[in-house]
Amino acid sequence: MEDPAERVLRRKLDAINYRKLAAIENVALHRFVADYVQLCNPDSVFVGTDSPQDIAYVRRRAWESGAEKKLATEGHTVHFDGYHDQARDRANTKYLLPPGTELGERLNSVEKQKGLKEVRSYLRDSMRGRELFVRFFCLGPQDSPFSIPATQLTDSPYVAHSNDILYRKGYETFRKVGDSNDFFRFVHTQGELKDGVSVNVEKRRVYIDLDERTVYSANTQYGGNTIGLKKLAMRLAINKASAEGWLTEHMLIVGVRGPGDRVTYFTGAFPSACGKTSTAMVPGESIVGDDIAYLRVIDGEARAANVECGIFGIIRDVNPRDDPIIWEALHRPGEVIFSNVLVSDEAVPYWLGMGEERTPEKGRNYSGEWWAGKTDGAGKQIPLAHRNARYTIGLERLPNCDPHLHDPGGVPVSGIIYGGRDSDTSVPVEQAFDWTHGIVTKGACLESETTAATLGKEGVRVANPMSNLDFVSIPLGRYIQDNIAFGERLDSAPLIFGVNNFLKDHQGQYLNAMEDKRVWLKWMELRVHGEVEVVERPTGLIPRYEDVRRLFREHLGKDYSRREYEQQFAPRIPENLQKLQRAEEFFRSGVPDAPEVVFEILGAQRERLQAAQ
Ligand code: SPV
Ligand code: MN
Repeated sequence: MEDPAERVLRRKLDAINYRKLAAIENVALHRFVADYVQLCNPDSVFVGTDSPQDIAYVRRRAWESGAEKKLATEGHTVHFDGYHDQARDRANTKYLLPPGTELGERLNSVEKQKGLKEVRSYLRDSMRGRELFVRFFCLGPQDSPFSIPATQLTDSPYVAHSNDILYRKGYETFRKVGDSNDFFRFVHTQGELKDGVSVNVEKRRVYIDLDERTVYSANTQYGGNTIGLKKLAMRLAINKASAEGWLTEHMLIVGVRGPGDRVTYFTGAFPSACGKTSTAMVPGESIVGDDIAYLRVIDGEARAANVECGIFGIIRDVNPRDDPIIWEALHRPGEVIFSNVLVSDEAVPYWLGMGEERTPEKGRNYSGEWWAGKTDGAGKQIPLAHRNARYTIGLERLPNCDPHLHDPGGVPVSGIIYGGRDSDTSVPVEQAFDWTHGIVTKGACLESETTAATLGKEGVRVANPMSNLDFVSIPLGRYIQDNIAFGERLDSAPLIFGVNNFLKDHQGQYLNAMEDKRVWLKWMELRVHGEVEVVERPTGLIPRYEDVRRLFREHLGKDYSRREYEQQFAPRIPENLQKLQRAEEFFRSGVPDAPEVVFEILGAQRERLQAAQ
């Protein structure tokens, strides 16, 4: 007798789309698609293969449906999310927990049957009158130890289109894998729409089922809540990685040029909106990735691959001086999706901090029709664009895209960088004493002043271990232990560095220019190869004045004074002791399974700081 799933698929899919799905011989996949086709009840179902025609179809549907509007430059489109749907929704992102399982208090969860019932009620009939897009992707390079097949079902052509820019094709990957249950699943509905945006934001939900490797997302459009392969997959991947002995990190990957044109690869973790993309895009270097990296031990070596192949970047402050490469790419014809920017009557996009003297007095933005001085219901002035407005572009459109982006073995990692938004404690760059000291004091103790990338108040200092706290889907102590153990399995562990691009003086002025990060990268590159000496401090190893002075001259043509060095690299012992105390409190009170070595390392750091005081 025919499987009930096949019956549903034959009834709801037309012959062409049914055939495309049937060509993937995977029972679990067919049941999954049938379940949600039946529940969501779309008018039609589009199954996308890797063919250029299918990809072009999705792009066309994005503007035919109104989810995106064409801009003046060829290939450019704009998409708007609702006024109250402009960032990741932490409060309504929850893990579906079966009775008897524990993830620790830190993780927001809902009892599985209750949560499923709720989110399925939002999905039920949500796609009536709409088209459902069934898409296949590969997280990480194809045909590689890093690859994870993933499928997304969505009623948003914008989400489907974004996936095509941001992820590697996966229809053929699914065909090759065949009848396997080992793939990630995402189901998304925008829910009820008014003027093209989700209106039921109070019913916005992102529910994560770790056992079924499935994430449900409803009543939202913002990419961080809906583009399944991004932060939704990241939560599934952290869990999978922990079980399998590798790492999923919120990290950029950049190739830094050293003497003789050698290229040394670094990964770097920074909380959202702390310069992760611009560090990956430093002029003269090459970008492998700007947001999510998988790290594996391969033949005793740390190797990293970019999970993605595009950028969903913050557009605020992208200007010709600070981000020349992105600026240029955003002004050239070719595929770019702008989101939540201002669009002028001439169909030209504008954003905050673009360095344009004259911006339009009116246009369309995330609040609908917009004019200078417009206020919202609460009397608050609406800026011309949202602070978390974004652009979506493929990495291969950038001249600085690293040639090893798609290497099945990833790239070798020689250094790992951790940095947050810190106005008064950490120096611009500092090397940890060793792997464990680095993982604990630079990674696990990372904190940052909050930004517009998540809902809530800005400027509050919060702990954000490895800049990954929002996504860690296992007990935090285990995650830290996994990181420590990773280094212990390597023949030679990457060096670990802390950086801080946000130091301020007493008047609140930044002590560094944005471009200075180029010098710190060059210094770290030389450290990897043992070509510069260091000065030892209680918290790590800092550069010598002579070395950075030379690097400032060579790479930025700047005279870097001893006074600047002394101000930037001041030891700030009281501030460091306070930070240590905050960290210890965080681990003692909030991380019941914190490994003992965390406290040992922090204790030793306190002794060094006190001795230096
Ligand atoms: C981040 O906020 O860390 C991002 C964008 O990279 S989001 O997709 O919203 O997560
Ligand atoms: Mn991110």
